Amino acid sequence: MSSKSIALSIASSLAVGAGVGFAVASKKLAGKAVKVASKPRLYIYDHCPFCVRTRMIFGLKGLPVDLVFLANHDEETPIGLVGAKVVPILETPAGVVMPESMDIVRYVDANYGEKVILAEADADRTDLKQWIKDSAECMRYLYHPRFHATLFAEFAFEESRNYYKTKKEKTIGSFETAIAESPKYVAQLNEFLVALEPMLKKPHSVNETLSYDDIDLFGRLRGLTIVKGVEWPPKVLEYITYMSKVTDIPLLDTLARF
Ligand SMILES: N[C@@H](CCC(=O)N[C@@H](CS)C(=O)NCC(=O)O)C(=O)O
Repeated sequence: MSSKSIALSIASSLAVGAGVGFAVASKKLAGKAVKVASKPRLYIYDHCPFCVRTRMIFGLKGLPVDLVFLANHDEETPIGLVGAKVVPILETPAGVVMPESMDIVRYVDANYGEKVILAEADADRTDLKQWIKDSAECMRYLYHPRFHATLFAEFAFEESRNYYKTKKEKTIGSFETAIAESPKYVAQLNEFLVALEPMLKKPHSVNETLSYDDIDLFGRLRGLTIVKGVEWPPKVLEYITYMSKVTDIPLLDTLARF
């Protein structure tokens, strides 16, 4: 792992990045390093909706996992693992290393735990697919400046924050402008959420049963909880609150500042 990476282990035993480094030098810790390697590892950013997808399957199945929060500007680590500057990445003790969030979810659901828990995405949910397509742009304008302004582990370094800003401003323009235009985007989002509410077929799943559509949807909605002034329709709020609890992925409302 690159020295530029922040590696914060959620595991109880030993911080992953620093821990692995120490273990190499310390006979005392060598045993613990082996213990860390016995768990699958997810390389992620906390803010990243695709990474949320991969965290969900571990949470839903109650599986242990080491979360490794990479510094946003760290290109060396992901490129070294999968040949591209991308997260999420799964690395297993057996040596499986893979990118692509939905591939990771599928692999973990098929290979870990007692049984497969996710139904396939419902190809007939054209309403949901259209909603995801239509709401994506508004979400980007809300997400990016707020993620950047929040001290997630991946943004601990100034270099990480600058890297993110430069990259994302190429897609949405100035963060300052996006923030200044917040009322417009929040109003749009509120309308999207009103439209989403009747699409939730069950209180705790968007289709009749838990499926890949929930993996996609909660990944998107969790990031929006960092936006202040959003009017969450009751059923959507129930859905994200439940998902947050059963996946063990905190919502971001306590970090919402604007
Ligand atoms: N199709 C990929 C997309 C992953 C993706 O776009 N990840 C973003 C983080 S949210 C990324 O790594 N971007 C490169 C960067 O931040 O420089 C997946 O589903 O895993």
